[in-house]
Amino acid sequence: TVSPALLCALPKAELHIHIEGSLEPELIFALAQRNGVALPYDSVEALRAAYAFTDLQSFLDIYYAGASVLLKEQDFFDMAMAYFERAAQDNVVHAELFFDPQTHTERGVPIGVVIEGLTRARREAQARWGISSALILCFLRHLSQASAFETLEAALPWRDHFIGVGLDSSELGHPPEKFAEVFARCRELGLHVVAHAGEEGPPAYIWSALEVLKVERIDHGVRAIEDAALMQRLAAERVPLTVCPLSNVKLCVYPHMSQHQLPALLAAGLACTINSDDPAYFGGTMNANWLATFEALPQLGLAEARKLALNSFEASFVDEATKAGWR
Ligand code: ES4
Ligand code: ZN
Repeated sequence: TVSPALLCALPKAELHIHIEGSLEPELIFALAQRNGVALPYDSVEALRAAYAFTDLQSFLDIYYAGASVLLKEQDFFDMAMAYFERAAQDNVVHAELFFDPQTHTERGVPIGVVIEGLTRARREAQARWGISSALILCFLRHLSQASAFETLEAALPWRDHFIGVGLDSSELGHPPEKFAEVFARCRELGLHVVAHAGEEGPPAYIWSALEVLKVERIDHGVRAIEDAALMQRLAAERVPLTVCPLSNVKLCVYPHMSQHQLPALLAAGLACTINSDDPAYFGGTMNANWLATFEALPQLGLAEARKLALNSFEASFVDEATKAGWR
């Protein structure tokens, strides 16, 4: 086993964090009060008590309700600064943040308010804690491809503020190929492309994320373990998997952390990384994920810890010169 202190001290990159999922109940209540938004919960405790999820959808319903308090540029700034402060404590030196513009534009919040608040926090975090970061715009897959195209158009005035696009929200029934054309357009624009696949969805969704969307990383991807040919492809091409162990347990992908397939995925040569997904909802930050994973899975030792940290830098979208500096 590896000492908790060593795991915490390792420099790491976080590649799968939904910034709206970093919103802690205390901040939800503070922003609700500041903005005069009514919440269907009486207290921080009552809200936290609702965080008992049975699957992805049961989580998403509460996650979108929590995001309803975000209205002003300052709200997005405050949310992201709270994340960066915790990330710095966890020795996260680089973070690629997902954000969900449609969650906000559907409530009348202009996309520029979202992007500018997050961007100001990125700059401040770089100055205050030396954390480098980037934004990845996610399309909500339960909405239409037309809505994704509208979102892309609305975001293009801020094209230089984000490095890529992703695909999140309800996976089952919304396969990657639903977004074939908008992802093709994003690739033409020179954006990086990633997608959630194989969290709750079958290995076929990982295949279509690769073959139709031509993604550079798979978010989650843990159900690849069910398909030997897919495992070979992912290993041969070193397609990174951004694995989120506490998320998988909280959303009942596995009954217990000791059943998590991360050791098998790593042993098969896949470029896995550890990430927090939605730290405010799933029981912890980046280091909480590292600690819970290594505690429950004694197959993971020092070699795996080093590999996971190295993978996080190699799988990031920073330029080669920056990567060389990290090595
Ligand atoms: C998400 Cl865990 C997860 N899966 C899919 N979409 C998401 N959005 C925020 N967290
Ligand atoms: Zn996610």
